[in-house]
Amino acid sequence: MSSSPIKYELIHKDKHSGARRGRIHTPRGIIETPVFMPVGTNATVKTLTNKMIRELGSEIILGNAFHLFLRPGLEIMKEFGGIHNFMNWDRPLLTDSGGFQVFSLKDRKITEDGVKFRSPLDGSKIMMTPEKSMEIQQIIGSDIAMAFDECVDANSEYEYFKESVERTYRWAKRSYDAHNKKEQALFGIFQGGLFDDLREKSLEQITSIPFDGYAIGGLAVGEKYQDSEKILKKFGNKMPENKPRYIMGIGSPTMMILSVENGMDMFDCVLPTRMGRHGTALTWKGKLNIKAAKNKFSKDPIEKDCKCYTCRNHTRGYLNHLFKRNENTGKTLLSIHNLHFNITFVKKMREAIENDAFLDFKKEFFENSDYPLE
Ligand code: PRF
Ligand code: ZN
Repeated sequence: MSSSPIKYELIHKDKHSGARRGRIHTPRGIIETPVFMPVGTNATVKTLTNKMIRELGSEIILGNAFHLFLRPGLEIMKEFGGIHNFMNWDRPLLTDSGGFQVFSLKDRKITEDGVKFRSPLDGSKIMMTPEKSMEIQQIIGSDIAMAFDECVDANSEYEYFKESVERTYRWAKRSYDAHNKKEQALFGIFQGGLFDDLREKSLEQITSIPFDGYAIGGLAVGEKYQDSEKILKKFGNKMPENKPRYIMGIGSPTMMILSVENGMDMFDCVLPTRMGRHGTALTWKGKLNIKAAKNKFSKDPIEKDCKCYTCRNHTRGYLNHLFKRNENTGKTLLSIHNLHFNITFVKKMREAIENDAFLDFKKEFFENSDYPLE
């Protein structure tokens, strides 16, 4: 057994729900969990500087092996000695394996070996395999790498999901065998769509490999809230208790609550930053469209008690103007507010768990806001 570069410390389990409060120790710092990870696909959290991200209190950000492999490419990653040096980020960073990004391409072919696709840059043929994904993530030098998996199109038939779960298991073993960077943690991903028996099988297969943490893949891909709820309720707390649990690609308030209630520790999503760039602010009451005419003359901040830089310094009226003029500063300011919202949201969940009051937090949140179940 190789020793893990990270360690999960379970601090407290909520007495009335499946929520848990923990801490991930990594060589680049401690991550308090549950944690929200901002997405920095191209070695930047869009429109923000590292100083802003640090001041928001982010303990870990996410990058994408697939995008960084295409651009700037491995030569440049090698030349700079990895992504931390390249972007001057000294805290933990997790990379996704490409197991999601390549599958969203139109022109791709899945074989036992991996996924063949055409480069979106020059049309040349590229083969992504578990071994290649590990090589890329090791050169990027992320603190946590992800196994190469297949995130199946939600509309596929049972038979396809069944085949795919087996392939994802073989790819997980190949990922594990190809990975040899001791200072980088590696997480496995289980799949199985909305099928209980396949989820059960996949969880058993993936957790039979001694990864440093485990993730639920294949959720939040367009299914109904009630369907993801069923899977999370059934399998969230069946994931190993002594390692971090990560649900990939979620970050709406509703989904963060559902995930944490069922034992998840980590999640990532473009939602706060993408919404911010498009003029939607997340508030404790619900979503707010800053471009709406009613904000034009408003001297209020986005949210009265918000402690973020944007709310301490700027009015809705000013932000409305920036968005009307399509000024980049507006996108930065709303991204700051929305990330502050998500980071404060998980902080409040952590406090609630420590007080065995997670369900009270949930109740209060839904009583005071109008977020849909999505
Ligand atoms: N697999 C990987 N990355 C992902 C997903 C997945 O299933 C998802 C699904 N929500 C988001 N990101 N590797
Ligand atoms: Zn704010």
